[in-house]
Amino acid sequence: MKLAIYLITVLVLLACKQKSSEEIIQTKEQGGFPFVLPDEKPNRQMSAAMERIYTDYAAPQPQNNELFSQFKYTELKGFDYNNFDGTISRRDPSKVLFHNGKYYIWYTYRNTPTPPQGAKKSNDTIPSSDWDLADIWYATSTDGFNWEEQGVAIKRPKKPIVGWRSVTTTDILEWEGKFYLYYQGFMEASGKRGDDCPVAVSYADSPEGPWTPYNKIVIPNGAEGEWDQYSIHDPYPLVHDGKVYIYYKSDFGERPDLVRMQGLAIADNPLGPFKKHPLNPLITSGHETSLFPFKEGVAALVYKDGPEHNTIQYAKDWVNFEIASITELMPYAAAPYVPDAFTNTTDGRGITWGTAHFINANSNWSKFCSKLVRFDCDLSLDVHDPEMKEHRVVHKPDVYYRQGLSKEQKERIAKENEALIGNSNNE
Ligand code: AAL
Repeated sequence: MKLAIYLITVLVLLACKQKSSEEIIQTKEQGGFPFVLPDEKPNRQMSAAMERIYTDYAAPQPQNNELFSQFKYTELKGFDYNNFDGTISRRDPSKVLFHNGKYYIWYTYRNTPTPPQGAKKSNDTIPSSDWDLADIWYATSTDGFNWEEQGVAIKRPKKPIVGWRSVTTTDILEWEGKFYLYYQGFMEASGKRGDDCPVAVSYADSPEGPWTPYNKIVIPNGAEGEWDQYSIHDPYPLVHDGKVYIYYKSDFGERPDLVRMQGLAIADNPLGPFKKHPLNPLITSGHETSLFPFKEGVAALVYKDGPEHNTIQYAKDWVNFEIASITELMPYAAAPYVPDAFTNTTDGRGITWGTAHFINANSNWSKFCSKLVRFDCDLSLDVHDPEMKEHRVVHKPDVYYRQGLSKEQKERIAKENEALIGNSNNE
């Protein structure tokens, strides 16, 4: 019996061995890979990497991949930052809404006597963070470059209503002719325990308000022990399948290695109830949420944080995201102009521009503030801009030198060097 088993094992191994040498003969017979890269997957044995460019991406080369783009940036006109002394900050803009010939954006607006001082030093007038003691303001434009600030849209409510400490990181939804602004509603200074808050909403008949606060939490924190138990951030509404789909981010895990991932909550109407998707989290990387309908699915800009940062991802079913391309210099807190965000489309056309923010806009941590910026790209089925499909950005040397070694790193390297030199002298 033992002999029989042994013989069968040998035969199987040989067969396997046999197969790979056949494979090798077959591979040899198929000749070298062609000089001109086929657009379609060639019928030949290929390495894992070659298989991937034909199976994972919309095209084997970035320039032909509709979900690949570079990003270009333009300073916005129309906003004053008090010489960037840290007392005025604008950040976390909403998607751009086009209405009656004008573009609208809403954003976190902080105007405080001092720059952020951290949770310990914060009080009723001193902010803990760049988005503490904030209201939501809005601005309009007719070209997307020159903006006119219109003032407050949503003011912090009275304590203890959700958002009394700060209302931030808002995004817009248009539904059945009415408008809804979802936002983070802080009920303590950010940083006390963490960046903890649920999501609240206000509604209006016009993008210019007046906005009526719902004064209830619409996307609650998760249950104790769950990934989103403390923070529901960056609510990002889209309309799909006749429902309101809100993608959101949460910070979880222990400092200093906070994990950021994104999930989904769905409702039949804007005021809820919202049901969180059982497969949450859906995106393992990125920071602020940024998505747009694309063909029958939804695409996501996944920039900093996590194993799949600097990728553009796609979910045909709006739930299961795959990497569609890898890119660089992605916009922080990208808030695109998505013409079909609320049209319940099954043929999303993609995006070409939006606004975003630069944090620490004056590169001075003690005068921390953020500013809004415009980004342009070509992630559209209706635009073909070869300049946006360049494979790489050629940065000037100073961009790299500004990513210089820290004092601690220089000391480590010096020690290693001394040790190396020391050892070679002793040999
Ligand atoms: C942003 C967003 C949320 C966080 C904070 C302000 O990047 O993720 O809004 O709470 O940072």
